[in-house]
Amino acid sequence: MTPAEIARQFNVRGQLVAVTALGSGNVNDTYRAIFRTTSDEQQFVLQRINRHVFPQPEKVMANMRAVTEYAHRRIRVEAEHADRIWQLPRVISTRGGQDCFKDPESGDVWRALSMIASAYSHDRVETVEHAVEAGQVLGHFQRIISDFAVDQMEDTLPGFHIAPRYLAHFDAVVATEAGKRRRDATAESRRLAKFVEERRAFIPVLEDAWRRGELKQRPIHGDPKITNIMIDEITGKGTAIVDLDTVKPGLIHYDFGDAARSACNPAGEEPENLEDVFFDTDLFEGLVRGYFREAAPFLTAADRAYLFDSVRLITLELGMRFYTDYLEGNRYFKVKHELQNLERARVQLKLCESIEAREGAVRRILGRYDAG
Ligand code: GN1
Ligand code: MG
Repeated sequence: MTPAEIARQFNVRGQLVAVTALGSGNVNDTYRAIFRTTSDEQQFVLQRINRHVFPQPEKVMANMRAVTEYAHRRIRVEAEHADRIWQLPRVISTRGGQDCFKDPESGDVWRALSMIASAYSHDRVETVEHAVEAGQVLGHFQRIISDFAVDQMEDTLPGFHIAPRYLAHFDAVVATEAGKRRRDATAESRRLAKFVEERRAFIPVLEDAWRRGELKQRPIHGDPKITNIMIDEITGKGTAIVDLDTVKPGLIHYDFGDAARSACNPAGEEPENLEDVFFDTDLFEGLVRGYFREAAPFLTAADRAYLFDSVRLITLELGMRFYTDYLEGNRYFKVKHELQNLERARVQLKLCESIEAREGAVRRILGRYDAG
């Protein structure tokens, strides 16, 4: 079925005007669907869920339905005292009342989500203010879902953000003939392999702290990159976080680290020049300031002690994930050309190097918030 035919399966009034491509996600395919009646228009986000990444899309949708309904209630309760109007996507049912639609021809699973009103996002951080908003939006989301029962969530992506598992996968791929061949194909590829090797001992840092009982699992967003932070085009304030596929139990550090690697790299994930990539500590100061406005009440001393490591680790992890996918022949992340995942890996690993070089400055910024 075509995206237009799929769009008509959802419970929206009016006639379909158009379905156009939307966003820049590396996993799902995303469209904007526009419907009109004689008096108004409704737009929504239409997505084909990547079945290779999410083999049980129905479970992804059950989580999303439960978490968004819970979070919408929390937002409504707090609305009177909030400094802004917070938004969050809502799951739009099919005409048959389901959370998603399965295309009988292809077996693909599609979903529809409400669009965040009058808001935009960027693939790259623009200003310190933008980083502050990204931090506050993440902290707000983590706070409002913090009491959602983690045992009621399905694990739709086992191993997600478990860095030692990505390392084990890297090892397995490098042990194959094709993986070895790609690793050794160029000096640059060999250099990336060495970069990961040299950080092997650091990779279990968060999982070890969790196993020792220092860190606790909580509901997290999982993918708070800058593209998923919606900014209100009228006030300039953050208004929503989108892309709720990966909301599940985890360490809040996965989110913090991911937000930092994304919001503090002004060059973005796919820059033209690798030289433009660095970890900007002014942006980081902004991100932390925004994050702590919301997160300060629920961060323990142990949580705070691992924030620097989370920034370094999640950046290294994403570099390793892109690099491994390149070695494996691009099975996970969507690519437009053969070397795209290798290039993405170079960016994240360069960023990781920059984070390591600025460790002192980053820890000093975090240190200002140690006292709570
Ligand atoms: C993927 O699909 P997208 O672009 O929202 C990935 C994230 C990465 C991100 C990097 C489920 O997210 O973990 O950080 O690419 N999502 C999944 O751009 O693997
Ligand atoms: Mg995502």
